[in-house]
Amino acid sequence: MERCVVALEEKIRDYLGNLGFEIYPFKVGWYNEALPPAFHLPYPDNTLAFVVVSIPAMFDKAFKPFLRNQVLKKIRDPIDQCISYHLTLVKQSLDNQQLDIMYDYEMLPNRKPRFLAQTAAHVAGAAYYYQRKDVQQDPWGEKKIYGVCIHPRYGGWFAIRALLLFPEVEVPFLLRNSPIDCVTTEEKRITLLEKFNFHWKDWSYRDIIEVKDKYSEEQKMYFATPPAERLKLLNLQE
Ligand code: GSH
Repeated sequence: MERCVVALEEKIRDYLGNLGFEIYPFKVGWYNEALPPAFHLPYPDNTLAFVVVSIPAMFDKAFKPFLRNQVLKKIRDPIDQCISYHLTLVKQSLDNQQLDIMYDYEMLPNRKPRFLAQTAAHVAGAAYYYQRKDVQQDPWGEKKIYGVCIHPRYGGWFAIRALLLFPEVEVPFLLRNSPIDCVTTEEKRITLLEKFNFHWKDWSYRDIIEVKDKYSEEQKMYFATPPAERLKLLNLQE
């Protein structure tokens, strides 16, 4: 069984790795134990799952080629459609393996997200989820402070896109990798949460650590532009 899981992981990584995605395995139990029951994923604790994140290279390696091959008038959510296109191909390549895909943009009927992406990234060891509780001398009083994930190689220049869940694959033996704590000092953590909560529009929180790669100017411009005007920007629509 352990060898099958390694092979499965390799197969998914072989496909998605060339497209600017990373995957991190985890057990559903690790996620569920971090959250109140209302947020639990409805699978047994030992169920195999992966977090899928996009890194800066996704824009050139997956997104632009995807756009070139589409009938643009029919595209409403180019980024989301590109990701679901590739994850659907992953699913098809796994023949009879049962695979449930949950996307970050999916909502439950009660308007809650289908899963908490940052918690999933943290428990899978993909990116450290810095929260108010990670700061000892909390300067924020009554203010609501949102937490943010930081990737050890890409800082804030990445996005959590989906979960892959394998209901038929149990992995009691899976070893847990802790996320890398790359914002180590109290001062830096305070700066990070301040930037993310009060200056998120300038994106400076993404550079809280030195990064190996970040969004190109073109990619930054794309995401900073309102969705309705984005395709025009890439010269893909009159
Ligand atoms: N639904 C639209 C689409 O599919 O094109 C918008 C997608 C979108 O812009 N998503 C944001 C994103 O990918 C939120 S996750 N941002 C990249 C980032 O913030 O790093």
